[in-house]
Amino acid sequence: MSSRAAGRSIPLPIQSMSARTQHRTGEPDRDSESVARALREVPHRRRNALTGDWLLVSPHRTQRPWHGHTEPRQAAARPSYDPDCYLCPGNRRAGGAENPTYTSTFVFSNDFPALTDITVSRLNGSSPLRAAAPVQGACRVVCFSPRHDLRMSGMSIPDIRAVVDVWGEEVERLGVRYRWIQIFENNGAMMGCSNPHPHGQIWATSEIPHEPGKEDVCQREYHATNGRPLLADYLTNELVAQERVVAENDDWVAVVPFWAVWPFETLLIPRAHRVRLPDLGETERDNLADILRTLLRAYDGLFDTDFPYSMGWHGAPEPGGHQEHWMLHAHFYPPLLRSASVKKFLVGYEMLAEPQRDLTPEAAAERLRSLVHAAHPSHP
Ligand code: H2U
Ligand code: ZN
Repeated sequence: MSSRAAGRSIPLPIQSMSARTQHRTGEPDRDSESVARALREVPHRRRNALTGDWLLVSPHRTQRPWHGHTEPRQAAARPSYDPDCYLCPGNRRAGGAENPTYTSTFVFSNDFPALTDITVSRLNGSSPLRAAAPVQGACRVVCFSPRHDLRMSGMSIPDIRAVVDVWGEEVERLGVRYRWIQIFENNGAMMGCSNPHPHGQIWATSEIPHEPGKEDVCQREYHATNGRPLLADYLTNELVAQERVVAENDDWVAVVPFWAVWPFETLLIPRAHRVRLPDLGETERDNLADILRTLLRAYDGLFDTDFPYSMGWHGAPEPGGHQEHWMLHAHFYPPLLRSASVKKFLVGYEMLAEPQRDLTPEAAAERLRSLVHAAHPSHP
């Protein structure tokens, strides 16, 4: 079927519409309005500028009936200390080590690390069809708080700031030895997190993994062409448009990215050009703690639940290397779609072709933003 035969009255391909917007100076408003309308109403594809990946957006499908699986609501009440928790202060871990009676944060080397410093001299055979590569690395576990019953969204701003400082220290320390340091938090049983005690992980590797590798290429190419960091320009555009902005303060902005795959995915970007966590100043760290709390509380408020998510930081690889193209940022990937128990699965077409979403990133941002505004009426 030709695209002409398939087309109905509204849709123009998104790319050709934006080209028209750039070239016709006479009616910019009407053109950008029709682009916005098509993005709201017509199936289209969007490109992730950070990775080059594409996704399918099907905004007209948000009203379809749903009869799938419902996750049971998780019981919220937990003790502040659990004698059986391997992360609580003073307890023994599975590997036999005993945790100190820590009162703020506590970092230790993972007793079951996914990476080691074992080196192999030969791994890659002669066949490109059986490629393998060596990797060395280290894994750390970061307890955010001695309190077993807290989540980051329930911690005080100074206590979250302590976590920010630990993240920065670990990047500094591990960066001496490894090219990539992946800080992440897997939160909630729905995300496969094994223990509710507030904690995150850090995996450092001798090689740059696949996702940040794509981001490095895209940011490098953009910088080579435009002379500015990709995310700096992206942020400027988002602040003008406002429709995907969820929360902002003097140093940070949280947006649902234009290319979001997960229903309520967000991207947290510093206003200033910062490349790695250790580069953040005092006020930027305080404001980071503040916006983390605001964002996580908006998530919890969305479906009145302990909102599960995976989050993590992408700072420039290879500390000390050429990195002006890179901009520090954090990704939040929450799985929930339409209630505390209905999550999105990346299956079917998404496994075989490309990710797809029904709810538009703009609609998701509006819902999160309204929760931020309700909690902070003075918020910009
Ligand atoms: P989750 O973030 O997926 O819950 O994992 C917690 C990590 O803690 C996991 O990587 C480690 C596991 O290997 N761990 C220890 O290092 N020591 C223990 O005693 C139990 C769990
Ligand atoms: Zn605990």
